Amino acid sequence: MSLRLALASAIGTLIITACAGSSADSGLLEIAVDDFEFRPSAVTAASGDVQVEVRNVGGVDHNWTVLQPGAVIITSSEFEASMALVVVDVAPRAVETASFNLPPGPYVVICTVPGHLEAGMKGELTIGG
Ligand SMILES: [Cu+2]
Repeated sequence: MSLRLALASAIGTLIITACAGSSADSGLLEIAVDDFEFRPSAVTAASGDVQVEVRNVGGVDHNWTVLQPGAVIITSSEFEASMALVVVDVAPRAVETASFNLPPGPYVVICTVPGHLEAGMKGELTIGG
């Protein structure tokens, strides 16, 4: 790799890190779920193996569910299991982890517990190239 290419690569990494609300430099995404939101709602990870740690700081069951690209859901009643790529169920005050490896691109994340999407539990996952 030339020095120029190495620099461009390093700068690209810096920009991705700087733009993300939460990024997974080490492949670990840390997300808190509350009644009724994800914090942060938008997360970014580099492509490759990603580990997510979901902490439920709320008082009811939640999940962090990554939808297939192209899945369109307006209300939680429209959710079908086949739409999900990654599902992390987490009970109140619990912490759950999961690992996944998805192609680069933007993904929609929701909580599939009935009513929670409508209450605001929607987010984004971006997998970098
Ligand atoms: Cu929920």
